Amino acid sequence: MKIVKAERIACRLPLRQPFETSYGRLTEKAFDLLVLTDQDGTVGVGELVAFQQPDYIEETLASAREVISKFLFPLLTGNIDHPRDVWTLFQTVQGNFMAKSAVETAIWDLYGRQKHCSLTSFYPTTRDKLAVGVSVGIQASTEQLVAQVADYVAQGYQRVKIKIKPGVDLEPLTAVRETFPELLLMADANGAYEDQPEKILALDELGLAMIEQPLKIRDLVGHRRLQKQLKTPLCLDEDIRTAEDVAVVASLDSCRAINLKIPRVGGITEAMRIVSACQHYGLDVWLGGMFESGVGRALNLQFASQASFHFPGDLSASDRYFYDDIVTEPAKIKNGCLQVPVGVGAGFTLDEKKIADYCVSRTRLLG
Ligand code: OSB
Ligand code: MG
Repeated sequence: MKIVKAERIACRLPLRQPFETSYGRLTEKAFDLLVLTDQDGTVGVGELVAFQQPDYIEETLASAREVISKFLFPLLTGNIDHPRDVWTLFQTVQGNFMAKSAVETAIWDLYGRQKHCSLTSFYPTTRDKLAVGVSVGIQASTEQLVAQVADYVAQGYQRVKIKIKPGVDLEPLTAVRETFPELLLMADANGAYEDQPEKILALDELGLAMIEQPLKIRDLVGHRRLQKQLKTPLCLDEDIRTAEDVAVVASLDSCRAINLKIPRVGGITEAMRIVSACQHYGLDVWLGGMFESGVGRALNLQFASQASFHFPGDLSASDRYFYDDIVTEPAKIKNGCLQVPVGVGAGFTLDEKKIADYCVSRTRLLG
């Protein structure tokens, strides 16, 4: 295939509720759809999920846009035989994983559509529906948190992740644990405990499935030290960008699990390398999320349908995040599961009317 046309559609979806983490508060999801067209008119779409602030990781929506148009598109001028070649083409651009992922996943989607097959046919897939979890932001009170968790449990979510920060940790988690003694429960600190790791040790008796990224990015030795003192497995999120990072954290014993997000690692090809590395080193791997729209969610559901993902991911129904979505069939929860989309490519169909409703701007980048 040869990419002859590219358009960026900037969108905004309002959130049902603000999402508060240890580092900030998200009130709406701004994202871009990258629409690529090849010489035969086949279209592939990728989602650029970077946030507007560089607070989760260093990339932003603005920095990623710049990298895509200035540095990634110029590398796509030739013929592309297979989407896995994009990973090689992009090797001269360091980092900027979300920018790379938006382009790479669009090319995978285009390739699947051109071949009239689902991207699941490229994975050793075994499942058509997935048990899913939900990530719950920091709430105004413990009572509100317990009520929120109860609501999600009633909807069928099979695993609950609670965002924590110093001072909002042991008490709310204990209340949730006492109300739901059997719930598959975990906590995510987004790096907030660098100066007080002892507060993480206090969570070790709650029967948590894991504790995600307690210490700041790059403190792999600190995570190793903490993991040695805990029986609860640690999970790394922000720290993992490549399969080589998996080799490092496994060799150091900094964690027992990886939260894998396709955009955080530069796309599907690197995500597959990471799954293999986790298997090789005996680390659990599960699929995380970035408050994706229906486009990124369909891609995530297909990827997580692989047998290696047994732990329910941060893959929630569209209505957990948004009032509305930009695809014709937004993901819905049924019996605690989401259906893996079966359509060609990444399995979604854009809803042009909804896109017109939520689009902020359209920019021709190529052709
Ligand atoms: O740390 O996993 C995280 C959302 C935004 C940024 C970072 C994280 C999250 C989540 C929710 O925890 C993921 C989701 O449900 O899409
Ligand atoms: Mg996380």
